[in-house]
Amino acid sequence: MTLFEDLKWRGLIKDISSPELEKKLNEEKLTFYIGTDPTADSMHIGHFSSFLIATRLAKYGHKPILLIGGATGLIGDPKPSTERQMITKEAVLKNVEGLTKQAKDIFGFEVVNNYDWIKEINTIDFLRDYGKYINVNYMLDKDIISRRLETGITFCEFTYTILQGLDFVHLNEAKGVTLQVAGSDQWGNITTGIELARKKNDVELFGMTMPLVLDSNGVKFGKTEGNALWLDKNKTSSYELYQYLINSDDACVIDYLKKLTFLSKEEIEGIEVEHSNAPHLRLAQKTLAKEVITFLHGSEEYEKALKMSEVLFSGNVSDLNADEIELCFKGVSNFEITEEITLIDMLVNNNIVSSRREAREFLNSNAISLNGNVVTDENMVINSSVAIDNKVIVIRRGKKKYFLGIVK
Ligand code: 383
Repeated sequence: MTLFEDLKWRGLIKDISSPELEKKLNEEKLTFYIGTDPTADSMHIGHFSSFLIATRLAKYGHKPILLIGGATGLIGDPKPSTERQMITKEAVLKNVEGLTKQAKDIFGFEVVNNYDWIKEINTIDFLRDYGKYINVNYMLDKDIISRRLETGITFCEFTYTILQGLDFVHLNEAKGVTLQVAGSDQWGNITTGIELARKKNDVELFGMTMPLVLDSNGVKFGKTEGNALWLDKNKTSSYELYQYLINSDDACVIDYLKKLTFLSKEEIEGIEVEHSNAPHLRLAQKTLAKEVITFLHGSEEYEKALKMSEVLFSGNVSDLNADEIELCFKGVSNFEITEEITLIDMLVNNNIVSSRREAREFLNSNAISLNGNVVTDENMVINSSVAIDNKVIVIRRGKKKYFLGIVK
């Protein structure tokens, strides 16, 4: 399969600026770039699904450059709905640092910061060297800008597309970049660069966008209730990522394997057949979690996440240390144990059961376990000696209900 056929098969091509790009990607070695703005100190899984294209093209011999928008982050790429909140210069600087390190660590490619060249351009040169080539009517026609006309858009955000356009021209002049890749929301900004290069330098640049990765409800991949899935493992643990990926819908998981892993067509088709014969084994989801976590955080982190999930499923929590347990049970209701207490009092006082009568019913039917061991004696003394690492007690009621006691 050629690179272009592979990208097509994975569903990674939304728009291309010229049909010639197919031949160029298959036959030439291009230098290309993809950018992100420092709106946070870490990328999230949505960025990851786009930035992976860099590794994909690099595997075929193309040269990636990753751009962090230290300048554009100070302006704000217009969203279709409303004006963005300005981020302070200090925050942008700090975010640039985080993202630069992360981009290098995860992808290992050259990283550039557009602040380095945009800060050198004064207002008069900006208007003469770039503004003069871009017609306002042309800008108003752009999808995102036109969608903002009713609600309003400031001149600050209106200008954004020219800045991204000048980046493309600059990277072409300075580093021989001829292709920009991005998610489909960036089409308008990519074409501004192509237009600028044509008018300013009489050079043809190329653009390619990828569709957004969506789940079966049309929700953006990686959007969980309010929380982004960060690529920084201190913000989103490998275990949390594992939980998200392992719960992927059967209807989308093959699409995710195509878009988020480097498994070949043959491998993915093999998994698809096995998965449809026995979906309950969740082979496709398990493979997805393994590939993504290993790529991002390495195999050790993956093994750890896997172990935590298995333990949680089986209830054998005694295999984990206190740190792993706290990670596993993030979000599970927890309470503090500040003094020695009997088992039945602990269960009742912390609402693990609703009454002493109910506590006895659970205990008599072997439905309460502490750190994976069934307990039946209501007078058992609970103190740090019962706790894992003298710190945490995992209480399981029935099959699925977990509580966490933290010994203080
Ligand atoms: C800035 C200057 C450039 C080239 C690109 C940029 C950033 C771009 C942008 N990108 C998004 C972001 O920063 O806003 N204007 O969050 C996202 N990207 C990638 C991808 C995506 C886009 O970082 O579709 C999702 O991740 O393109 O929304 O010279």
